[in-house]
Parts: sequence; C-alpha cells; structure tokens
Amino acid sequence: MTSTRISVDPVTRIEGHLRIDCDIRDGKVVNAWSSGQMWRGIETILTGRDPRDAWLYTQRICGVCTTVHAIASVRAVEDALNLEIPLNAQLIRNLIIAAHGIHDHVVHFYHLSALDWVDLVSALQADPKATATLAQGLSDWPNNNARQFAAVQERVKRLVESGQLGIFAHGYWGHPAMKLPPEANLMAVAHYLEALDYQRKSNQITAILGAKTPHIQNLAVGGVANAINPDDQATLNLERLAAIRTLMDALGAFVRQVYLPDVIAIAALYADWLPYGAGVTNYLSVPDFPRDTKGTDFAMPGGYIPAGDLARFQPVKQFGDPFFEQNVKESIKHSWYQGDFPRSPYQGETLPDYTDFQEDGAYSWVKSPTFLDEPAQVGPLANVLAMVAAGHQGTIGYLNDALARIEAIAGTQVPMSALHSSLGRHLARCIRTQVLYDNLVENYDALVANIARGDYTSFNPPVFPKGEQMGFGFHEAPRGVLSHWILIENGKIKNYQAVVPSTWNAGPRNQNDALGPYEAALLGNPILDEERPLEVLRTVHSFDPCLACAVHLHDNKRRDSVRVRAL
Ligand code: NFE
Ligand code: MG
Repeated sequence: MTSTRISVDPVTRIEGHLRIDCDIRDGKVVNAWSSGQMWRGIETILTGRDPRDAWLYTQRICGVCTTVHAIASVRAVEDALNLEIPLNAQLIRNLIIAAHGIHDHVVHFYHLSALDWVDLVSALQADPKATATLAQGLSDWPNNNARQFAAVQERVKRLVESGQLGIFAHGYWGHPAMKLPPEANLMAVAHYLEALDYQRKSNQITAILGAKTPHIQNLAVGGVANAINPDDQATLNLERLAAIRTLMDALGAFVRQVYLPDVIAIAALYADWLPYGAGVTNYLSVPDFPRDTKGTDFAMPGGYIPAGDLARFQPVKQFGDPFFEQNVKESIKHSWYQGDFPRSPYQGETLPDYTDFQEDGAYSWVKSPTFLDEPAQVGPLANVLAMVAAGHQGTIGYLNDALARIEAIAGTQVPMSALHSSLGRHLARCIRTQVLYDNLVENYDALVANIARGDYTSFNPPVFPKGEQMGFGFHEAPRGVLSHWILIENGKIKNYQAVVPSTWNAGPRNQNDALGPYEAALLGNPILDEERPLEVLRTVHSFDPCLACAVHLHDNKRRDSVRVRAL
C-alpha cells in the first residue's frame, strides 16, 4: 500500500516556525522530517564584540527563554577566563533559573499543549458537580468546587455561542483521538485559566531579581548587579525578599495541587498513548543549580544515558567538564549551510546555503547536534532520567509517587519504561517542576542565610589577558541542554556558537542520516484522521519546540527585511 504525505506547516502553539512532514501508511507514521523554516540570528553578530556584552545580545535569540541565554553566555565567558563568581551571585542566578523554569513548564503544559489532549467544546457537556467530585478525588485545591466549575463552563459557553473562538478557533474539537470524559475536560479548562495567574507569579520572581523579564538586566560576567548590602541602599532588600517568598508559596501550592495531579490524570486517562513517541532514547542533560563558587557541586545532576539504559549513565560533573566539551558536535549535512561536516562548536560556522526542501538533501535551517556522534534527546525527560540514574532522592520520590497514582487511576501497570513516550515527557516536565520548586526554596533560604552572615559580595570583576581564551557555558534550560561556546582574542569575541535545546530535538537527519528526536518520535504514531493530524501535534508539542532558539543566525548580506520609521 502506498503512503500519504502530510505537511503540518506551520506547527502552532510553539515559538518560531516549524514544518513537520510525515508519510502515513495503514494509519501510522512511517517516515518524518522536521524542518526549521525561520531564518534569523545572533551568532555572527557577536563576532568582534566585547565578551562582557554577549549575554545581552544572546538574550535576543528567543522571545521565550531570554534568561537562559543570558545565563549560558556569562558562564561561557567565566569558563574561558577561569573566573569564580561569589556565592550570592550563584544563589541569585539559581533563583532566577528556578522561577524561569517553573514559568516555562506551567505555560507549556497548560497553554501550549494541554489542548492536544483536552477537548474545550466537550467541557460544555460536563456536570459541574461531577467535575468537582472528580477534581477533589485528585487534589484538595480549594478552587476545585462545583460553583467554580459552573462559572468556567458558563464562560466557555458564551465563547462558543459568540462564534468567535479566537485562539481556540482551529482546535481539533470532537477529534476521535480526544478521549477524556466531559468532566475531565472541564476541570482541565478551569485549570488552564487559573494557570495564567500562576505563570505570572513565577515571572514576577524573575522580574524582581532580574529588574525585568523578558530580558533580565542584573547579570554581569563575574556575578550579578543586585545590591544586597542592607546598610548601603540594597535593591534586594527585606521587602523584596518577602515578596518573593509570598509568590514562591503560591507557586508551590499550584504545582503540587494542580499541575502534578492534572498531568497524572491525563496520563492515566490516556494510558493507551503511553507506547507512543519514544524516538531517540540517547538522553543528554547537564547538572545545574551550582552550590559553590566554582561550579563543581550541583543540586540537580545531569549527564548522558545511551539507548535509554540508566545503568550506563555517565555524569557531566562540573562547568568546563571535558566529557561534555569533547563530545558535542554539530552536523550540517541536511541543513541549509555551506559545507558538509560535523564539527565541535568551537570550530562551527554559520554560512547559509538555501536549497528549498529536499527530503534526501538539505531541508532545515536547524543544525543536527550529536553527542558521541549520535543524536540525543534533551529536555525534562532527559534531566529526570539522569537525576534518577544519579540517585537524586527528591526526583525518585516524586516519580514513584506519580507512577503509582497513574497506575491506580488507569488500573494497569505503568513501569518506568513508559516514560520513553510523548506523555512521559509531560510527566517528566511536571516532576522536574516540583524539583525546581524545591530548589527555589533551598536557594532562597541559602541566600537569606548568607546575607544574614554579612556576606554582601556579588561580583568579581573579569580580567581579559592578551592572546586567546576559549570556553563554554552550559545550562539545563526548560527545553534541555543549552551550551554557548566562545573564542576570545585580545579581549574581543573571535567566534561564538550556541547549541540550543530545540536544535538537539528539532534537528534534521545527521551526518549518518540518523533521524532527529522529533522525527524518530513520530514513527509509529497512530493517525486517525489525515486531515486533522492531532497525534502529530501531541508528539511534537511534548518536546516544547522553540524554533527561534533552534535557528539563530543572521543575514550576513544585511538586507532590509522591514523598515521602521519612528515618528
Ligand atoms: Ni527559545 Fe530555549 C529553552 C533555549 S530552546 S526556548 O529552554 O535555549 O530550545
Ligand atoms: Mg548555533
């Protein structure tokens, strides 16, 4: 039987422009291509500039995860200069990383991907009292009551009756793969709306510490610019610390009582989807939340797991770790760039060479990163598996508890191996959110204690020796491993490369024609209706794509794309 080709272009509810092509035979995906369709960027712009300014430029790579590029950038320059940063600076950066990560994960689940599983229109059929019974069986969240659910249902009804569904207009409502009972749909829609408040609270923490967000302003190569001496006009004073504490407590309750139970319920009610979406099972993550000034001791472990085998976990141990540095390469064989090589990012080039979509040739602006010459999946699932392999007690506890609760609802066995799936990525992401919250609290307490001890240092000025230095910085960003690589010559940037989470996952076939993680994860997915490929979205969205990050070059002919006249 011949196959049918479908093309989803653009994939929506993501950041940036992604095209996914699939061949479908007998109701299943048999081949897939992931193509980054957007051309923009930063790396080349950085050449010749002051390394102390790079973090401000790299934040512009993305409109979603600005913060993570700032962090990876200062870490890269600090690694090149062998610069230690003060403990207060580590702790303040860690608070920002945690708040940013929680924000990102909450937005991803509710606002970017829940509607792949939740049927908004079906929520109209729900009985609000039965919805309250269902929700109270999952969690003691105070808003899980019939009055609240009836009010949400009324809002949805008015929206549907108006005929103006706005951002909900083109959802796949009534799709045969939508399986939740109306009550579960209504509960999820109510939490979708509540989540809008909690993602804001998380961002408020980032804004208090970073002076603004998106695009935090408080970093410096060598530390942070927050003033913390209470005797000298501290900007991070007791009042602000107390505000952070209040926001943190509210967030913690939402994650524990709403986000986690919702993902558990959806995973259980869609247990028939657990076999789908594994794809590339080499997993790469990096440790984060440094607890010392050098970056040798981390609260969250990371490392490499080949072929899903946790027994073969190899940790990445510290900033500057040669195991990471020597094994990351980027291939451009199937990407729209000049040349055909896998290279270390230190020697990387970003010279565009567009050819149109060629399924056996070049078909994407995204490069194909490899670790130990193989594709690797990055993201919360990779991070959670690494933390389990490394014996991280918090992660193991949350995971075992979640799996047991899924089993109890689904009435079937759900082994650890079920995590290698599209739903597994959602579950891992919310477990990681719990761990991020624990780190938020831990770093907050450590910062307050350190300031109380009278340590007000937050910055070590960098010194640029003559000659060349090279270094890289990594960060376990919400979508996975982010690394920035820098070559400095006489105090100026000679080369700068960013290898980004969505580059790892959205990458096309690599040097050996091995499929990238999105592509491989789509194979075998059922497609019930080729006209409405909801299942493709389920799997692709589970990675949380960000194509702005994944492709980040610039037009080196400097043509005008748009002219803006300020009046
Ligand atoms: Ni643009 Fe990002 C994160 C980075 S990427 S969202 O997390 O880096 O894929
Ligand atoms: Mg790059």
